[in-house]
Amino acid sequence: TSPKSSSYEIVTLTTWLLQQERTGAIDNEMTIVLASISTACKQIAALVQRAPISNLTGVQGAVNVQGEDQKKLDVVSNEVFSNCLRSSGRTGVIASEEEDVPVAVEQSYSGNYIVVFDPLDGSSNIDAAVSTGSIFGIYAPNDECLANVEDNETRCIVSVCQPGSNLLAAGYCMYSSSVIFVLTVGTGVYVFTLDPMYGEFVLTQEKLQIPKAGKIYAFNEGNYALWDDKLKKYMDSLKEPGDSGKPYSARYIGSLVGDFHRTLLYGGIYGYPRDKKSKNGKLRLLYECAPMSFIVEQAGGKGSDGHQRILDITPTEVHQRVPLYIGSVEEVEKVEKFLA
Ligand code: AHM
Ligand code: MG
Repeated sequence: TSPKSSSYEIVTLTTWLLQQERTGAIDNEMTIVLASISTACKQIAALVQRAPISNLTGVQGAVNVQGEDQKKLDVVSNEVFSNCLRSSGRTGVIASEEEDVPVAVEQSYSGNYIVVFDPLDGSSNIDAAVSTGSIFGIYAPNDECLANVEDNETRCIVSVCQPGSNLLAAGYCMYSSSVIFVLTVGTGVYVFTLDPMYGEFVLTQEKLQIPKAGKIYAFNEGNYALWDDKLKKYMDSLKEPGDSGKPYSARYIGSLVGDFHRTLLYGGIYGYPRDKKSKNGKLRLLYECAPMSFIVEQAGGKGSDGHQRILDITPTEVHQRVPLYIGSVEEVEKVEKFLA
């Protein structure tokens, strides 16, 4: 007997984007931008997977504007991401973790969406073949920042420095045992898995909701001695067995995308606090914290700097850092209480 036809019914990312376009959630220009991002992610997935074979492990030799050693794959992934966005013809401005300042795109002829991204986050994990990811956010078109205009830098910076509450779409791609593409266009969170057989992202979870609470925490506790006393008390409280007799569990990959993805699915909290050495923590507001906060809110969770909503903060600099506490509502509110 032949299997039911329904077992062959899959929804690919392309089909899903066209559905969203039909319902008016996104326009056709946004569809093209998101499709070009998914192509970049597929390419980066392949590069990450083959890195040790194709001599793409190790450092490039350069240091980025934030004083970090650039890995070879940081540089290559940035090129892949930028090229895909440029050739879509629908992005007006792009800002990347790996570029000093945002740039206007010459090839744009319509759409003009503003795209912020971290092409390969957690790349310190890459040489050990541990999970990494790409993160992106998309803002509405803006004609202030134009290609081939002199002294355009300031206007481009102003164009991208928007609060996360203006985000129209955000997502990430995780390069792990599966390649997972998570996306929101403001209609809930959708999860796609790269099917190596089809070479397509296939819808595997829709309207994902994060558990309201969860007993897993992900912090780099190596920094404990540098933390504020209030935060130390919070951390100590997680280790008390309490009524259930079981304290919280620690899980930390050191890859925001991986740690966040687990938190989204299982519940709990991810934190990168400020400390005595890093006054604003480590993570970047524009292309790390804001996109993740938009996603977590769409899944019913919360993203905070310990005192206020991440999405309400307007960056004044492209590479601005901010403390991040993100995950289940109850867990984020708990740390906020300790920090108050
Ligand atoms: P990167 O953008 O240079 O890769 O740094 C960001 C990463 C995050 O993915 C991760 O959560 C964090 O840095 C880990 O930092 P640490 O090694 O200090 O724990
Ligand atoms: Mg990063």
